[in-house]
Amino acid sequence: MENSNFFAIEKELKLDEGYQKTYKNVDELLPILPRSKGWWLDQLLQYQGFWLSTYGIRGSMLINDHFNPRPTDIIVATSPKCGTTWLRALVFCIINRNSFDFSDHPLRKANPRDLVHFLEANIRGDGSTASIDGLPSPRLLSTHLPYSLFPECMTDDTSACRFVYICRDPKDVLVSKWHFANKLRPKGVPPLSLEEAFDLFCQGVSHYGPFWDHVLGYWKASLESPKKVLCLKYEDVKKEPLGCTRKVANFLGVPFTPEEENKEIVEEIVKLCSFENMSNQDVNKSDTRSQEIPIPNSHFFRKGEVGDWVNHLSPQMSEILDQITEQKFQGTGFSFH
Ligand code: PAP
Repeated sequence: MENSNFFAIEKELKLDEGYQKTYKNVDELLPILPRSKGWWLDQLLQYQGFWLSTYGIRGSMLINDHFNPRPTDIIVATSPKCGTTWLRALVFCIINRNSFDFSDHPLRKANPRDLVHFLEANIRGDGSTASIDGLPSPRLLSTHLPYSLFPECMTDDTSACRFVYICRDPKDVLVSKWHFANKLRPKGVPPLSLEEAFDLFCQGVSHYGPFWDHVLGYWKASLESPKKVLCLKYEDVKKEPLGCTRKVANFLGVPFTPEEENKEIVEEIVKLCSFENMSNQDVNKSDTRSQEIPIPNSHFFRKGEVGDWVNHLSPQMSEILDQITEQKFQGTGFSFH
């Protein structure tokens, strides 16, 4: 994607001295970072233990130097392909449930990417945090950045901004990522084979990877600061969407009232955000692209199932991935089962 200049910053020269300093630091850092093959042409760079695109690194450095968090900020955090679209929609519905009629809801006309700002991509805009600074509270923002790449003013217990995180069985994540990468590879470039994607993923070389370290960062934070970080699993939300939706609302301090329960508002939200409903909205079936990242909305809807890996991965691949997962999560109290 870097090649197609999606993330170019056009106006950075007009930014003040503080920003110029950050950009200078970025420019000095990028050439010396370890590099690896990307999934759709752009290279990935290893930064503070994670494999990121240049815009991810730049985003993290800009957030650390210039972003002013507010106690009311809600950050939807995900490792890519773990349910970003779904969680953005759910949280958007929960916190705005008194503002919209479900029959004429913004999610019927817009992809969640257009309703929830993608933090590190948004900072790209004019190269500053201005577009995010101007948003009214409570701000709902989305990120793929690992927890450890946020500044302390966002992650320490005294800051009140909250993170809602969702993760997913890495076997399904790999399959979803592999399909997505092949949709993004330019014409004329041979497709990424599943074997190659598998090797890269197992080595931790995928956007915002290693996948397991991403999960563990948020999982540990949720244990240490349960009022600050909520960890969900895609599989649990699929199995118990109503319970998980209530859990998110409770965590965010906006529990459903008995009156809302009587009116079946939770059911309405779950229905509106379901894969079946969202993938059938015209805006999500089309080539429509968000301004932030001009990838067609339709690319974010494939099967939306738990366990589709079984149709793609060999028994040996699944065994290796399960072994890595077991080793990585041993003793942490986290598991996908
Ligand atoms: P991103 O992290 O790149 O933004 P993300 O939305 O997490 O993408 O991933 C897309 C996956 O979520 C797809 O999974 P699949 O390839 O296994 O099918 C997509 O189908 C799935 N997805 C999108 N919307 C929903 C939804 N409303 N409910 C459940 N799954 C969904």
